[in-house]
Amino acid sequence: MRTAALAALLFTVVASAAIAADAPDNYWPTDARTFIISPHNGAKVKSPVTVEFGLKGLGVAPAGVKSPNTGHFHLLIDAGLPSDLSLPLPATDHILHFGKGQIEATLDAAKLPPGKHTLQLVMGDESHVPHNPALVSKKITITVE
Ligand SMILES: [Cu+2]
Repeated sequence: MRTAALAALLFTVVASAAIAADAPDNYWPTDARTFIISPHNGAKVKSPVTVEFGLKGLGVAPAGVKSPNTGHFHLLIDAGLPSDLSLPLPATDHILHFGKGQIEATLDAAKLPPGKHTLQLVMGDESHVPHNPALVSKKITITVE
């Protein structure tokens, strides 16, 4: 009986944690938008490629700086969004952080080799958390010649 009660309690705690991770937290202003200014979708470009980041309805602040209605850019290269948006984005070859508040990036052939690639911006808070729903740009496809 006691075990059953404990199991039920544990189940409730686990279930609430799962709900909390999935529930939208509406962190970003509803009118905020991010977009890739250049290159444009379908562009054929030469290496190195400069990607310009666009943002409306939100400010840019470096990582570690907590300030309302700000975030910093992340660039997903040939990658989708992580499944748990309540966790900080990892830093990988496919998820680049611009934690100094940069608003563009120049990517050499090591980061963007010749071929087709997808690019997408994702905003993160001061701790690199995208939040749910994430503030993302349209995903574009470019070809590096
Ligand atoms: Cu970050």
